[in-house]
Amino acid sequence: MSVDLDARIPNNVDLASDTKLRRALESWQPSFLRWWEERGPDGLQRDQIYLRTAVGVDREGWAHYDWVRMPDYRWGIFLAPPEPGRAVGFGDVAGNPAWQRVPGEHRAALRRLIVTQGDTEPASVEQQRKLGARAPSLYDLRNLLQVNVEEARHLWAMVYLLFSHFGRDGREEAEALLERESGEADHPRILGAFNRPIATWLDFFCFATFTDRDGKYQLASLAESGFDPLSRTCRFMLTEEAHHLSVGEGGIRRIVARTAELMKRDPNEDARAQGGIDLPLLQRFVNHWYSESLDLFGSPDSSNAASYFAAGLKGRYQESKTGLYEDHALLEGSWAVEVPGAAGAVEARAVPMRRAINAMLQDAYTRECEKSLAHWNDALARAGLAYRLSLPSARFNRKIGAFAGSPWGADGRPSSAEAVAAHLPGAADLAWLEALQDGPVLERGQCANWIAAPTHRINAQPLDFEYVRSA
Ligand code: BYC
Repeated sequence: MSVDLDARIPNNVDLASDTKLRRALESWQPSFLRWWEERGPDGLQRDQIYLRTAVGVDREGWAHYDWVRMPDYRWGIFLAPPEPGRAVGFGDVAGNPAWQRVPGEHRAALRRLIVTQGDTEPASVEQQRKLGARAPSLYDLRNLLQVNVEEARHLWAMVYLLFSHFGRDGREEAEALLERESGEADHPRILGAFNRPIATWLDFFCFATFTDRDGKYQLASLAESGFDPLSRTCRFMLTEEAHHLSVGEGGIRRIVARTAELMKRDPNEDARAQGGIDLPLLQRFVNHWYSESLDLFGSPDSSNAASYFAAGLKGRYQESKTGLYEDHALLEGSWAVEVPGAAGAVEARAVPMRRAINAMLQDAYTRECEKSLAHWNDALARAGLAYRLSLPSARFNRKIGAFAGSPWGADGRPSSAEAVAAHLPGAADLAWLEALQDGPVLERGQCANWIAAPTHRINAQPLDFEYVRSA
């Protein structure tokens, strides 16, 4: 697994000896760079950013720090090391050797999974493109841009698979990944959440907490794939994804901490009166991004998911972890999935296990989201405040699955469209928040009034470090 860092496209997949593939990727590179300049972080392309670049896949190699102009960032192709003798771990062909090439009968399904995954990566960069102009600190600005360059590297990861295993179709798909655009009416991104605006830093931190966490779970289930190059690619991507989650969860934790401080300072516990973000507003953003992110799991009863599992293409979360699951065939038994019953009731439907893979993944995801909420609520409890943040019901505001198409409240009861809207950020919320987050804070060590100072250091640098050097 030698790493070639001097190549035009840094890689550990021996591009040097595959001239056809290398040339194909090099011919896509200018389109990628054009896309990055046009739809990547706005107004920051000339600045020097203190970024981490992956230069290898071992413990040290993935975290090399330096100041970089973003268009010069070394986007590379890195796969986790192969596991000798790896076998397909689940489904109808469990125990067979993992595939190094795409099996003909699974070509369409794999292409679709890889394209769907690939499409989310540039989408998120597009969604976050304007946030730099509202950054609450240099530290946060640098974290945003780190997330952005890594999402773009994840695009490279999927494009590598398309070029190396899907021939001409793959090349066309790679072009299309740069043509679709988040929120565009005529050629939107594939999945719903990736077409929603990320206009404020509350959107960003909630997106990084809830939507990136869907990314973690989807990547983890693709890391189980019997198609070995996909598995190895996703395993390395997961190391970067963990950082994105900590940016999101840590961002909200700092907002909660600052809000608590401002509430205690105000005679009416009014955070807004003190220039802070009130907790009910934060709760509406949690409701929005959590429910949008649940839709990314697909329907809890899904024949697509059953086929992917049967074929050994997409497994459960940590399917291969020793001792976690006994049954990797899932031909027997059922999983209880909620569906709307008569007169506003909710019923449990027994769904055959393979068809319930999305539901299982979503349940595991929700348990992890609850831990984030618990951390934030701990901060409120420590401050002696009574308010608590919570996840809305999984029935709330759904556009995918059994509860889509009729209004269900955040409390999980039948509701009205107006009541659902009242639990989501509205136009007035957005206008108010945009005014609060008007303009970046770019002085070293300074932070906007609505968020507490960071507590975690980046590469052991002091908090007043020059994370961004303006051109
Ligand atoms: N929006 O059987 P169903 C990340 C479609 S995030 C629009 O219910 P299935 C990241 C579906 O395509 C992770 N359409 O679901 C995070 C299907 O269409 P057809 C991204 C949707 O197929 C932050 C129909 O509805 N990775 O990495 O089992 C920043 C019925 O589908 C949606 C992946 O998603 C939706 N939300 O599961 C950056 C992994 N949901 O067949 C990055 C790859 C469903 O009727 N994707 N549909 O034409 C998949 O595994 C699956 O495609 C899904 C859907 C889990 C998304």
